[in-house]
Amino acid sequence: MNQVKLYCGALPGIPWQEPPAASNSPLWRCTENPIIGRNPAPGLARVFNSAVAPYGEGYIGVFRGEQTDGVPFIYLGRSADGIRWTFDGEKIPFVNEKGEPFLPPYAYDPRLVKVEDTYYIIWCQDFYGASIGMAKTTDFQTFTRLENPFIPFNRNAVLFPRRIGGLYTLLSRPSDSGHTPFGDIFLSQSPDMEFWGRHRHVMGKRGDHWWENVKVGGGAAPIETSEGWLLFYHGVTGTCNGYVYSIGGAILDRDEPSKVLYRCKTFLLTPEAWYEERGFVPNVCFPCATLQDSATGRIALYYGCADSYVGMAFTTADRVVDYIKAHSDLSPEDGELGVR
Ligand code: BMA
Repeated sequence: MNQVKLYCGALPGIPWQEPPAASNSPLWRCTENPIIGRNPAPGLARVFNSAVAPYGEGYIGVFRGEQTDGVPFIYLGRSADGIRWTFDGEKIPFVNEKGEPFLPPYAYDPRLVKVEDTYYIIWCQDFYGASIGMAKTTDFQTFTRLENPFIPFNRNAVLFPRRIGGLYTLLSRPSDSGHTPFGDIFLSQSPDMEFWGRHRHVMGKRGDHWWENVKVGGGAAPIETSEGWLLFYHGVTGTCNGYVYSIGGAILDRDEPSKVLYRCKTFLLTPEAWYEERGFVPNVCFPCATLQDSATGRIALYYGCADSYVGMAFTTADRVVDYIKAHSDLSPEDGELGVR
């Protein structure tokens, strides 16, 4: 009997593997990792940091494809089982509201979130500096760009899967250009996906949590549970040999999600497997999406590995929420509404 209720639909075909025997870890890796290897489609050297959603009889996804000229863009992928993916050969053909082609010069780290009847794709792109790009689709045929929500510099925008208090709600990480050496997660709200305000601080890097003492950023779209919004995010530390990206977990208040209720003082997953430790950028686990099944509490997490591969990890709502609560360590700032 599941203790923690998931407020989402049932997904009986969710990709799933039981935890290895005698494992107490809050997340366990898919034995088929990396589920997407190098050169997965013509013209694409690497696919990573990508997001998926149930669609039709199977799954659809938006994938960061590093083209063979080194420039990232977003490609559509399809899968019957959520593990084996095929990719459209062409970039997603974003258009403006008049239906004219409107492609950004580059696009990376896409998220895919369904709110009501519309799927929103949110990514990082150039807007006179790194910022957030957005588009919507209802049929995965026409992808209409929306106004960029924020001025530069900003990354890691993650939309909540429903309005909160009647408002669309988005997490993001304001920053500077390049591989930012700082950054906290903020929340913004909008009545219409165009005008954004009511900005709140959610959570920052933690000097006393060494694995996330450089910066943090939203990962997968928050999952609504009876304990609050379950957020998988990335936390970064610095070493003499570069950054290390781990996966962290927090639970946000359901009605006031800028208030953190629980924050895990340990990472949930950190680079240990060869495909996480070795690649274009070593030591990166970068979560971007989950699938979940309300009937069983199962959660499948998709994460980018070493800027080179896509991996999956599994958990259940009970197991990961228990783990986060048991290891929670909130700073006074974490629990604040985030207004000054
Ligand atoms: C971040 C982003 C991610 C990337 C990570 C590690 O700044 O660019 O796309 O996975 O760095 O290189």
